[in-house]
Amino acid sequence: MKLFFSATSPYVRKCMACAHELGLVDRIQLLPSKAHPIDRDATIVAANPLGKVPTLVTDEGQALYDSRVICEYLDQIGGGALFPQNGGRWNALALQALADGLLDACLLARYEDVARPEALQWAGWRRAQLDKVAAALAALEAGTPALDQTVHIGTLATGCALGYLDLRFPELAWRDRHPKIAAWWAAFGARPSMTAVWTLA
Ligand SMILES: N[C@@H](CCC(=O)N[C@@H](CS)C(=O)NCC(=O)O)C(=O)O
Repeated sequence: MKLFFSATSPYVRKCMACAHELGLVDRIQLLPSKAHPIDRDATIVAANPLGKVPTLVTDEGQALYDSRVICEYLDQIGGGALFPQNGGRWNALALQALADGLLDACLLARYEDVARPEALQWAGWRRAQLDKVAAALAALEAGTPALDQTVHIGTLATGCALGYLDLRFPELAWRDRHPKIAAWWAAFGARPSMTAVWTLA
């Protein structure tokens, strides 16, 4: 399999964390890419019209995106249980949706800063996206959806989202107002799939 890769993309990280938990990392060849919402990377677009990472090309040559589809595919070929079928399924999927939504808001705020020309930037847009981040963190702190140490797509996605906050939004100091999530992450974040760093060969 081949994965269009970016070392800082939290969605790529989610896929690699799943691959790590499933013992599939060695089967994935990482491809260099430069995903950007304006300067679209033609090499990714050739496989995925949206031009985004992660994009996975299977051994059969099928392009899969987005991260949710890729993670479910990896879980299936790895014979895993990262997408619970019975108890806990909807909590796990809701957690993934919340974590991904938090990340979507982060990316929209960040693109406003780094992709939009300065004269066109809108502080209200950035503020509204960071409001979503704050609301998502408040929901996690309140336990809706529930966060525990079970390894599934929801907890892995949440870990990747918190890692991205530390990487790109350290000024939010999210731990200060969210002691329960901070305690959860102190334990869950020590998993090898969460600490691993992937780079291009
Ligand atoms: N919903 C997608 C989001 C992927 C995404 O937005 N990736 C960013 C990089 S972190 C990207 O490729 N941006 C380029 C663009 O927006 O065109 C997923 O879960 O894979």
